[in-house]
Amino acid sequence: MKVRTIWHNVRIATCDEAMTELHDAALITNGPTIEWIGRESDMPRDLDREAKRVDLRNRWITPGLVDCHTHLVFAGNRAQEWAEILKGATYEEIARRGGGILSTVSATRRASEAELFDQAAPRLESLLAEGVTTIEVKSGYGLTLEDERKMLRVARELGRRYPVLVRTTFLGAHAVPPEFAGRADEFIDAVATEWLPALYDEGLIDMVDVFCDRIAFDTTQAERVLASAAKHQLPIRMHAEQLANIGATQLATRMRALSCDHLEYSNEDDVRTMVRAQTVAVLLPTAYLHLRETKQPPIESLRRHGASIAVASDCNPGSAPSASLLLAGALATRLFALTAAEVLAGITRNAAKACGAERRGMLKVGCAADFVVWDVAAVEEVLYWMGRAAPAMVVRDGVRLNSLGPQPFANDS
Ligand code: DI6
Ligand code: FE
Repeated sequence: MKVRTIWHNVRIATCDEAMTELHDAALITNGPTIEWIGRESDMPRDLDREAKRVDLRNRWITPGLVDCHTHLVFAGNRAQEWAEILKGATYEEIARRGGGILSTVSATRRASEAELFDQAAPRLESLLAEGVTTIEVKSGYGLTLEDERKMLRVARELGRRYPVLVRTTFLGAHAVPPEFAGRADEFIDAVATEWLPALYDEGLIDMVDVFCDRIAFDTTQAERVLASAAKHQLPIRMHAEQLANIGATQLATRMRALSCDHLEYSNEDDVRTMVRAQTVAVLLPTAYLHLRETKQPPIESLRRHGASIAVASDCNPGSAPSASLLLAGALATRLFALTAAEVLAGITRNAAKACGAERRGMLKVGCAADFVVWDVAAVEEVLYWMGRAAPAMVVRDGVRLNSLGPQPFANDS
């Protein structure tokens, strides 16, 4: 039997399209679904007496947070390369001499599935402790069929062992691996015609992404991978316009991508096509900061055209060594001058849209009963702190999580 719970005496940031805020409100969950939401005084009177009641003491709730762009699964880290960068080397220089992504590829290939799981788990735990209940996880550090499979299996296993919805993305086209050096087109062939169909058949892929940029794959190569994704009816994402504008956004939107991500070098025309294609613009301020980028994504233009903006952690060892979505959100307000409301929508509703997580990122009847209770006087406070906000309570699928570790205990109240 489904458990019905009345969560009352609460203020709610629904994060719906109108960013509705409710005071003196209540939320009723029935099993894993939101059954009713509104002013407490309007609550239906004929509710069963068995329903559990939880007094949230006038605290704020938001939807469970959605981290829609992460490379959470990888082995080792690149602290030493970073130390070189601090002394003057650049990310691109390091990448060109076979470091960068490829050093993480070697470490990830050497790691067993269990080792990869153990290294990714603490990063996931940091995100869960912030109230993340949905996360996207990309492959892209294996770059052989077996190693890409290993990464995606770890991502799926994290979703089974932790109280989080995991959406997996195949990013086989992340970098050209050493065994294909100088043969990028052949590598793309393998990714598009062999690996993608095989991993799709194994149920390991929810979406497909390509790193389309000056130091990665060109639009012709990207299109081959994305066409294969489309053939399998898999949604498309795109690492677009991060280091230069090579037309990635134009290609992605033509193919109805769910999102284009990074976007520092995208222009007004790109923004227009994203809006027309209903493609979410995913901003990754932690990578912008870590790479000391100075070219900002076209924020004013995104705002003027009414684009859907999401913000994500980009958690990865090269450009965003951080496992904090709240830090990314806090940085988006400072570095990109987004408003607190824009970021809040960006880590909930728009993020869910970017990673195809239906019924997530919003508190509405019929949506998943995933929400975060915050001990704050104003909801903006969640983004005001930089490295300090923590939820008072996280509810996933209608169940209060007492532990954000691998084995959640049963609801206690
Ligand atoms: N863009 C990024 O910022 C990350 N991947 C990508 O396509 C960086 C990945 C790394 O450096 O390991
Ligand atoms: Fe990324």
